Amino acid sequence: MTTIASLDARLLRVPLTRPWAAEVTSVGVIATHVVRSDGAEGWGFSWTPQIGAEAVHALLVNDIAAAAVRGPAAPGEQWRSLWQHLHEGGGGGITTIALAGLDLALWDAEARAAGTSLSGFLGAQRESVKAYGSGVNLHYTPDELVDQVQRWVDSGFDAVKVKVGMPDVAEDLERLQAVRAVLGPDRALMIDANQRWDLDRATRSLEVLAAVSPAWIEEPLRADDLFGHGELARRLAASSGIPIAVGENLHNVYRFDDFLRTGAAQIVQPNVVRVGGITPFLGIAAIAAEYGAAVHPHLLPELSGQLALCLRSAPGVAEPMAEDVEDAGFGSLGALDAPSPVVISDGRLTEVPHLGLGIRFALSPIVAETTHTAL
Ligand code: SMN
Ligand code: MG
Repeated sequence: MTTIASLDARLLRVPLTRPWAAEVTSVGVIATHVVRSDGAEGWGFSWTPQIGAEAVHALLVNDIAAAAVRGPAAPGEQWRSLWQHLHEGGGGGITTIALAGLDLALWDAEARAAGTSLSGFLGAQRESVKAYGSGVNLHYTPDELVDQVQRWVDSGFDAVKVKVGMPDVAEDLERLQAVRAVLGPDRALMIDANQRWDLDRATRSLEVLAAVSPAWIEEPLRADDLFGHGELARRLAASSGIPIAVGENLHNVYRFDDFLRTGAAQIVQPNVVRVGGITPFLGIAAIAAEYGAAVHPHLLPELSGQLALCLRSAPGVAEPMAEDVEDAGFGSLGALDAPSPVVISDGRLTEVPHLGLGIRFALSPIVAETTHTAL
């Protein structure tokens, strides 16, 4: 049996050229590296913009390394036992974010050892996927927002996502009407409340915002409010018909199953890192397929895009899209040590030839802090 011979992890901070809020000016990356008993190597990463990068690093180099090293290196084989091992630290969140660091490195090693890319290994279903322009822009002035949407239109996107949740919904409506004027009637406009509303406010706000025909409402309520999302979904189905999208703050396969089984969401957006890596991501995609829900992976276009290429199509279900948050990809932030494994051009994402995940982080000059542990 091929085993994991060593695991090491380095903590980096990658500055954001376009801050997501006054206090969010960089994102934490934990770059991981495994060596297998057969000599194959794999590089992965974990990621957390604001909370817990040090904790994720500590879990990887302590608890995960101690439990996983000398165990099987086949991707996914140890995933469930490691999840159970970490469970007293939570069934999702920092624990699954840390697990992704190992899981990604193991998939990278496996695909590299087979001499192919991740999509070559998993089986690409299509040569390109649609990408949508996205912005963390609630703090933008109306002019800044309109300029951003114009940049997306100029670069060929025909679907975009903007934030909502201003104190007064009349202000949201004004901003969205200005955005819609730039987009015209045929480009898709998605809106994202980032959990800012409660059930009544969401209901009232969406009655108003339906005027701009949103393609989905994302995270209208506190992300763990399953009951509230179910009730809102019933209200929306009986009124505007706007579908609910969730997932960037659901941290394991069971939570996705809860939301889909109860009809609390119609579209899911798993973040491959937050759910614990490619292994659980594929499980979530399989569950979504059972329920006929569209999967649009959250952020991380360099990896999410590769996974979107591999998701199976189903009749009547929208094709996966990749999210391109303006100037936030690891490639555009200058964080990678080689060309990005994907390119986004004219509103579509395609791959550049590479081995494995094709994602290795430059350790200079973006390193603010480095720690390194090997077993
Ligand atoms: C988002 C979440 C986290 C970081 C950046 C952007 C946003 C999205 O909610 O959906 O892209
Ligand atoms: Mg979001």
